[in-house]
Amino acid sequence: MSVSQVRHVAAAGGLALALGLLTACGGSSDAASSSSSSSSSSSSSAAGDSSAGQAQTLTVTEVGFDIRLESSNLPAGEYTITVKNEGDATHDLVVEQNGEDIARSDTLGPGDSGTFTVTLEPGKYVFYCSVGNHRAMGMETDVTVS
Ligand SMILES: [Cu+2]
Repeated sequence: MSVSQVRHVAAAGGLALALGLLTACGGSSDAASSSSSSSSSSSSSAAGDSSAGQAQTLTVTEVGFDIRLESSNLPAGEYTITVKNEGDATHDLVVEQNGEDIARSDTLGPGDSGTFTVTLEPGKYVFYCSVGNHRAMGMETDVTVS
């Protein structure tokens, strides 16, 4: 009980302080953007990893029994990978690092696409399809992250 009261008072004090600062700066139209930017900067300050930044995007297209990437040499970082199945069979996409699956898409029917995220650190990877014997049929491709 008392803890919540203290927090409430502290929050109110902080708000009053923030409002006072905003007022001192002038422009009431700045208030909304100033307060939102200050809250987002405090929440993102925990991200100490300089490579964290924003997720990069990568599109992988599966056609026939091929896996096609824009590039097989990628800079390290967080990726949002979009998989497009433009073939006639069901496929998925698995990201393998050192023999371990670290991320995968949903299973995608013909014409479907799916998105997943993965953090790629420098190293060697294999992107492959885990459906049936597709990998043995050639649905794998080496990816180097540096
Ligand atoms: Cu497949």
